[in-house]
Amino acid sequence: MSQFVDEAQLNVRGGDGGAGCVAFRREGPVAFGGPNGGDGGKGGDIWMVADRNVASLIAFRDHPHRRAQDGVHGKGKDQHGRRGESLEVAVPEGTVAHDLYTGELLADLANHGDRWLAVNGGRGGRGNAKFWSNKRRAPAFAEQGEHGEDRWLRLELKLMADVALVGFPNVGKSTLISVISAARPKIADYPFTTLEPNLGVVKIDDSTEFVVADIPGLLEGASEGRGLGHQFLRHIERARVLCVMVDLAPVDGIDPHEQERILLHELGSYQPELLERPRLVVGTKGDMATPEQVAAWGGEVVSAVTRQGLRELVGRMAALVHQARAQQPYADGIVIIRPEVDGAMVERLGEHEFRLVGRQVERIVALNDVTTIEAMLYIDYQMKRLSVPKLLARAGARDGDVVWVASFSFEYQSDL
Ligand SMILES: Nc1nc2c(ncn2[C@@H]2O[C@H](COP(=O)(O)OP(=O)(O)OP(=O)(O)O)[C@@H](O)[C@H]2O)c(=O)[nH]1
Ligand SMILES: [Mg+2]
Repeated sequence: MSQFVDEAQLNVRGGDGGAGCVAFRREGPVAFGGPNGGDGGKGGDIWMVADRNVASLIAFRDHPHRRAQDGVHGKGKDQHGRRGESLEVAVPEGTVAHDLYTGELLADLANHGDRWLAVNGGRGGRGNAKFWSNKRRAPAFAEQGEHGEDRWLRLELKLMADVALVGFPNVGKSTLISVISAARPKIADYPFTTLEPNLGVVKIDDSTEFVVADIPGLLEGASEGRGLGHQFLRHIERARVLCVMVDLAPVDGIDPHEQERILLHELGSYQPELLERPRLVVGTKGDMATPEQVAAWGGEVVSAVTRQGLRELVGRMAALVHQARAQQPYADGIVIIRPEVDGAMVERLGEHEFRLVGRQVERIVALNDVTTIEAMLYIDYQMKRLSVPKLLARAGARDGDVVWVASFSFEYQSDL
């Protein structure tokens, strides 16, 4: 059974847009006909897609960068550049994506086929043909392509199991999964043998199977992070049914009822909702327990060694899973709208320094060539359309102050 990598970092970058072209028609004696520079193609997007055939995030550990194709530059004779191809990145069902830096939840790809647009490719620049007007008959500029969006994600895989085995270290969770499924996790006579969850499929007949997760052992204090408790508890969140396992003959002598009480307390402190999950409780190592210990326990008893009680246990698991599936066939999926500042917003950086933020203003400078006068005038015109001069004046900008937009800076002039 492979190990489950359940966290990875991924850098996704959309393709850059192709640049628009500056070109003019040449027809026989006409040296300068009208402008005919084509537009650049849009850069490819990157989508993340939940795929049930992908089992782990391990691929991202070795190769944490994904890039979509760039758009092609426009050419003369009104030839537009081709779009960059979009990229689909397959991730396991149950993958959750966060922004690596802000921690913001971006997408929850719970079920096969769920899709999320992780980054946009850059827009293609418009060719000079698009800037023709009655007043501007020979535009000698075109737009640059916009850079593709670039971001770092933290991916987290919450295992989707039907039944999670929950118990102290060494109670026999791995042993149980090894006898009821084909999973072959490491088993040993010491605590914390299991450090990564193992999944196993329990097959009852052709129409009934369910997935059991062998989770690393929990300790008292797990909900406060003790013994890697948070990491381990996270795996339990998505299980439909909990199977609480207590050792009937524990070496450290913690009474099985006390084990149950501590485990439920940790689950509830981590997430109260976990206590409402359907659950069963079972005593383990029945073959080792004395008749007095079994009697004092008074509940279900199994032994992985003699196979006592296993058939009944699996039957009860199946019944609870069946009910739980009927009530909630799929986990809630997907949803994500990223907040964006429309238009422009002014931030004050210092006494004489301001920054303009917002997708639209940033786009204006990203797309245009800021080195030619003509293009600068065009940028200026678009800034006015977004009421940028008014916003700056209101924010207290004075002539000569520095205004930043993305990585470009301008001097503020009130008469513009
Ligand atoms: N006699 C007996 N021993 C068992 C039984 N189940 C497990 N054991 C033994 O108990 C020890 C711990 O078993 P594991 O299955 O590794 O326990 P675990 O709960 O997965 O432990 P961690 O991974 O450390 O949390 C091993 O030595 C097993 O052989 C059982 O039913 N009877
Ligand atoms: Mg184990």
